[in-house]
Amino acid sequence: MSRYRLHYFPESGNSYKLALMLTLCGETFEPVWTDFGSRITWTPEWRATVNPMGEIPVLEEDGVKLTQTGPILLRLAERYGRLGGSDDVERFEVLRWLFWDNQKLSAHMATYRFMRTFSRRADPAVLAYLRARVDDFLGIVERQVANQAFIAGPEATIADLSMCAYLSYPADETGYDLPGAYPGVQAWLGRIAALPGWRSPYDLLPGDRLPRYD
Ligand SMILES: N[C@@H](CCC(=O)N[C@@H](CS)C(=O)NCC(=O)O)C(=O)O
Repeated sequence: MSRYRLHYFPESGNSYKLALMLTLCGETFEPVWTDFGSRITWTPEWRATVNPMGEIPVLEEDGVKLTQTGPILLRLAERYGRLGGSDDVERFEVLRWLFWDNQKLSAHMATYRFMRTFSRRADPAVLAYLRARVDDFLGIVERQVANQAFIAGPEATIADLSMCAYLSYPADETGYDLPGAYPGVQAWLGRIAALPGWRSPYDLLPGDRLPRYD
């Protein structure tokens, strides 16, 4: 029996960050599919018993519930001695990009994709605002990986796992033709996908999917 249980839903890129990290570290986890579409994470019961922040993912570690992918990724990197950066400069870069990703790339890409593809009524003005933000952020990533293989340096780190998550879903969900519009980002995603043990989001996160409205 694994020491880890991951509360997730398949479309959750944040869940994918943790599933991919555990997998690349050679660990398994018990998948705990969560009915995000029913708004269970908004209920007082779920918040009282699973996550007071009302968010997925939740990683149970030996029965202790942990939330927020940034600190969890840092904890796993330290525990397994993997993907944490090889020196102080890289470790600072990892933190810098993890914070940026949480506030900017993942937050906006997740919201854009959710509204575009999985929401019944998306406000076109809000979608346009989010798309412009995501375009700006993808341009920043494109430049960051133009002259180095990975986000924090020549080797992959948890910053890559965090930042690649929402870009690793199918183009018909994200609405982005990455090979055409951001070839550097696409090449970087290819380098991540070549890491030994890499698996795709829907491979690692099975179960019923959200209805689509795109
Ligand atoms: N910063 C959080 C983000 C988690 C997050 O936003 N999760 C989404 C699903 S992937 C969620 O639960 N959203 C519900 C909401 O925003 O109310 C993390 O890194 O774990």
